[in-house]
Amino acid sequence: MSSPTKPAVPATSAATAPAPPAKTGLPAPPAEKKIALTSYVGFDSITNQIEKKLLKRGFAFNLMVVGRSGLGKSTLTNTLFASHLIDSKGLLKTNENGQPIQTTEIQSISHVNNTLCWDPIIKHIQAQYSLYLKKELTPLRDRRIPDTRVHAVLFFIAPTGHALTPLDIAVMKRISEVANVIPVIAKSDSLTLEERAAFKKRIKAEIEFHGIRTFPYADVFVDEEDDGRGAQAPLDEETRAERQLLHAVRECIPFAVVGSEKNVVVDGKAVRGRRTRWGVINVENEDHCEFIALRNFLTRTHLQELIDVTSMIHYEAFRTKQLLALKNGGAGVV
Ligand SMILES: Nc1nc2c(ncn2[C@@H]2O[C@H](COP(=O)(O)OP(=O)(O)OP(=O)(O)O)[C@@H](O)[C@H]2O)c(=O)[nH]1
Ligand SMILES: [Mg+2]
Repeated sequence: MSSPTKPAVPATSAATAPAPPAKTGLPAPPAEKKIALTSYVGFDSITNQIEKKLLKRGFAFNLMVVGRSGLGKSTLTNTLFASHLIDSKGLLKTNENGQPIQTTEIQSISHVNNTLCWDPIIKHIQAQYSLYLKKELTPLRDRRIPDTRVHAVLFFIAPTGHALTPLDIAVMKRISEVANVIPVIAKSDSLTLEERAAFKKRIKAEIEFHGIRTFPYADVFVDEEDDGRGAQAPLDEETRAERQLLHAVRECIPFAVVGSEKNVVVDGKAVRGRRTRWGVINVENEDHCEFIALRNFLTRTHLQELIDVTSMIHYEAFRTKQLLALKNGGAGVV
């Protein structure tokens, strides 16, 4: 890769402080309490009935990991699903409930220094949309179309402590136009707590400055907020909790993660960790890294939303484009 140059980021774009409350004339809402990422309102909070139905029917969740070689993609995927991927190339696995989980790994931006290095990634994502669309358009289509669409892309950022590279920015931007991108700081055990906080702040500012849309999207509540007269409708308990969770997650992104495929014994208990000469990094300890926050986010709080957003936004955009092209006599479904 070319040596990274630091993109200019204006000091103001680093501001992550919450905006002052709008003057609406309505009584001030109760102060927002801090919400931990370990609490959740997403997939787990939908009614038992829907949950049971979903679990009975099964669902596909496809995760793609992208990043330079050696950043710990295979290790983290294996830590997340407590499994081992064959040859780092992906394997159809089932989770503890017997639901299929597919992980796809494409090592296409390793050692690449050209402007189209994200091409294989975009092509893979679009090929899955195309496959789904073709099945959908079949006259005698299956009642349940196998879903190979990529629901989340974990983008691995090297723990340099400096800034995103121009390649990171370009790749994230392109992928975020077709799928849900979630940036993570890889191998975050190599950063001190201060370095980690400063690096996160810098990455957040750069993401904002370059207009990269990372998941979860900040504007999901915009339509609901306005009652047409510019006033804000009072929020119900559930919406308030969802909003607090969204805020907590967006604060945490990019998740600073550590992966390990090995168990180490801490206080007589076997945990996923990395033993070093000066001690043990417990991957599942929230004081050591944000692996647990990422796992909760992916598999509990935002699982359903990742699937829905892929289907309703990214796939829908692809579908519309393809069908319009078909209607206008273009190449159609590719
Ligand atoms: N310090 C540290 N090392 C890690 C971490 N995760 C993985 N490693 C180590 O980094 C090396 C590379 O990890 P991999 O998971 O193979 O990296 P990869 O991104 O899959 O690499 P490619 O498949 O070549 O693209 C291994 O020796 C891992 O043990 C981490 O969080 N911290
Ligand atoms: Mg690998």
